[in-house]
Amino acid sequence: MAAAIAPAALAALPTTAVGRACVCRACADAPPPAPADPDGSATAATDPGGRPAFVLRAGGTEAWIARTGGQVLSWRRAAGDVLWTGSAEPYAAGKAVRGGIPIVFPWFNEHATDRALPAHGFARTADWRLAALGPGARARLTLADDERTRALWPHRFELTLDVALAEQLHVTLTVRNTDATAWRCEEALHTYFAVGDVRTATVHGLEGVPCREHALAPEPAWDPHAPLAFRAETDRVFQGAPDRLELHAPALARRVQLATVGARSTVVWTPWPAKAARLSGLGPDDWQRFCCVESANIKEAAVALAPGAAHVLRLSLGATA
Ligand code: TA6
Repeated sequence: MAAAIAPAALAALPTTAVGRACVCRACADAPPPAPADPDGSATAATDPGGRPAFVLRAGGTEAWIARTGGQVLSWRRAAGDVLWTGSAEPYAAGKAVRGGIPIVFPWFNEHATDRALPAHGFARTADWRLAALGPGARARLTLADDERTRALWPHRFELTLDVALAEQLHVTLTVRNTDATAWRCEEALHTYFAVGDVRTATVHGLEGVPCREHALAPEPAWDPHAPLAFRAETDRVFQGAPDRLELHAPALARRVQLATVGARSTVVWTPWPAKAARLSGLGPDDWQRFCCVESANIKEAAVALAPGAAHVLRLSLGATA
């Protein structure tokens, strides 16, 4: 019988112990730490918006992480950035950068009952704390509740973001309930991929997976057993998606492999011109240059955590160019 650890004892554990010295069931069940290039580097920097950031370098590639939002901003390889960033004032104060990998927590999209609350929750605009930089090409950032977050969401929590760079880019979000009562949250790694021309991009692996379309002006009908193609505004939530997907971006002669752990939902989104015109951070033709494939746990797949419990969501990206 696994011995339970009292929530207070668990909450008192140093963050650096989680996943290393911690023996709670959640940590015992968590995947091993993602591989980072031991010969790589992790250094402090300033992002293009003049904000504190961190750069991981390994094997001729680099990944940038902004402290604000714990947001991976880019993953640059010889053939270019696998991720995408909007061209209109991407670093506006108080807003999440439209691009990279925004972290959605503790709710997805608009708040269920209070539209005045920030869409996609508060984690993506919060000031995260650097917990570790290195060894090798890895970084760890954390975000815990405070008066501001508790005013928006009355629960105690701790988020840990681990980014590791080797041949692939590994992004791991650990959500821990540090409260004395159970709660439920939604979460997503809301990844913006550069595709060159979304009209020729396709997503493979979602064929036949149950989904709901939330776009205001979607394609009237599509073949659910064919790879997902973009022919109109698309905002599809797939539940029970496989843990391996592939994004084809022929305009960039690139294929991106997505491998996830702990993601029961996948959201695929392109705004198309009409919705793009209503969104911040997008220039006139930006809508053609990206699509989002989001690794998530939302709606009926929201994460329920008992006091002291944790959930791990990991996204590992590979690319052929
Ligand atoms: O993930 C899809 C989605 O929920 C879309 O409906 C769209 O709102 C997108 O997220 C971007 O949301 P944001 O709040 O970043 O503009």
